[in-house]
Amino acid sequence: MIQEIEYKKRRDKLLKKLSKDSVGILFSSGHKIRSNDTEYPFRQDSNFYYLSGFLEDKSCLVFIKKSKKVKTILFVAKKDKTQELWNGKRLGVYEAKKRFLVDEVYEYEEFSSKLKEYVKDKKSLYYDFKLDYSKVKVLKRYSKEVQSFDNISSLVQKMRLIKSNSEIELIKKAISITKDAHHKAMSRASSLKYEYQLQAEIEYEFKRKGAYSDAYTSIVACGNSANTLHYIDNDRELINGELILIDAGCEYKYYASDITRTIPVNGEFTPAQKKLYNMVLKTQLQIIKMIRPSVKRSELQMRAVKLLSKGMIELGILNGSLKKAIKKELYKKYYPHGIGHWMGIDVHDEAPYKYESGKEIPLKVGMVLTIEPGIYIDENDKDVPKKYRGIGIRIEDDILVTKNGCENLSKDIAKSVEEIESLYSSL
Ligand SMILES: [Mn+2]
Repeated sequence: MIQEIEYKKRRDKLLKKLSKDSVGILFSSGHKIRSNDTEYPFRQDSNFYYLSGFLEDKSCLVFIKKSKKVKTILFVAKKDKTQELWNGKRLGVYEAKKRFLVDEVYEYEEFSSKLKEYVKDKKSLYYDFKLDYSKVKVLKRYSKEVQSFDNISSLVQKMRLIKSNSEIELIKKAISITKDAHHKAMSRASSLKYEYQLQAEIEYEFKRKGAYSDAYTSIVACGNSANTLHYIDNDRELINGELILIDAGCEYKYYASDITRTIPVNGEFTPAQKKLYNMVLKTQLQIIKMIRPSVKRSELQMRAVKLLSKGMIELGILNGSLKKAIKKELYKKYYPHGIGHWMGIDVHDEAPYKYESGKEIPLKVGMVLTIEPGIYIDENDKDVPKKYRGIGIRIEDDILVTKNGCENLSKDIAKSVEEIESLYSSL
């Protein structure tokens, strides 16, 4: 649970980052059409949510900075009986004034007329550079005297890099639901026929435990399907003797989890699967061990490349020297992606990896990132011993950077061959 005071502190921090004599504007999301007149479930804009915790559309935050004076204004949709009958209750100005620790609250319909007075005598306007063009047009029409335009989102995203204790609690809760879902998958895999049935078990567990949504579309990929990195069809048969790569995580109160486990359909790894799996697992454990403040993500990436390349050579997947495998990027054919990414309100938290100078941002206390090495060998790859073909493996955990190192937030999700196999046999 995040208290109103925490949102206020975030807004105050943002105000400090705005330049002198400026206005910052951040809109809520709108509803998005799925087809004809049906909509996707509403998802608030992540930056707007981070600064307000408010879940309605047709709302907007305005930050004003004039010499040393600052002001925060919230616009909310007006109360409207017909709209509320069809689409649910709106908070309205009166209640919003009571709830939010902002200076002023107005109806959203008044925004354009107020904007004129806000931008008067201001030098810069901050808005979200990904904003719909129709809205940008309105902003610019009223801001003819403004000298510079800046992206408000990149300021907020930078703030989102370091998680507060209450944010970490929500991420932990998301992960604990995801843990139950992955364990459910392990216990059910051998009795189901199709990938989508396993997906249903996982997502049933998310909803059942109070996670409104998944944080991204679940990947349930049996055998060679796992070699399509973003495989989301999930419509193929579960084949006895193959592995299933499950990349699935729920979103809990707007915070993501992102977990991948690779499990055998029938509950037992074959010797070849076990060799590949343990190579990836060993790599993952070693990378996690490296995580501490001031380490750089690129160092983790380089180490992963080295360990995976070495493993591939030992298993006869790559030929030649380690030096050549790395220099010529031969490993990329089997490990084509990054070692991990920021995670938070978004599964791929849109925070920067580099400072404006181009220098890499090192790990700091309170950052959350995923660590997800993998290996993917196409069923038709004649360069690789036959026993390894058609196997895709990824192991992914969510890691919090702490003062003395890190905490693997998803360490309780079965991961070793023994742990996974025993979850099958226990049922
Ligand atoms: Mn991930």
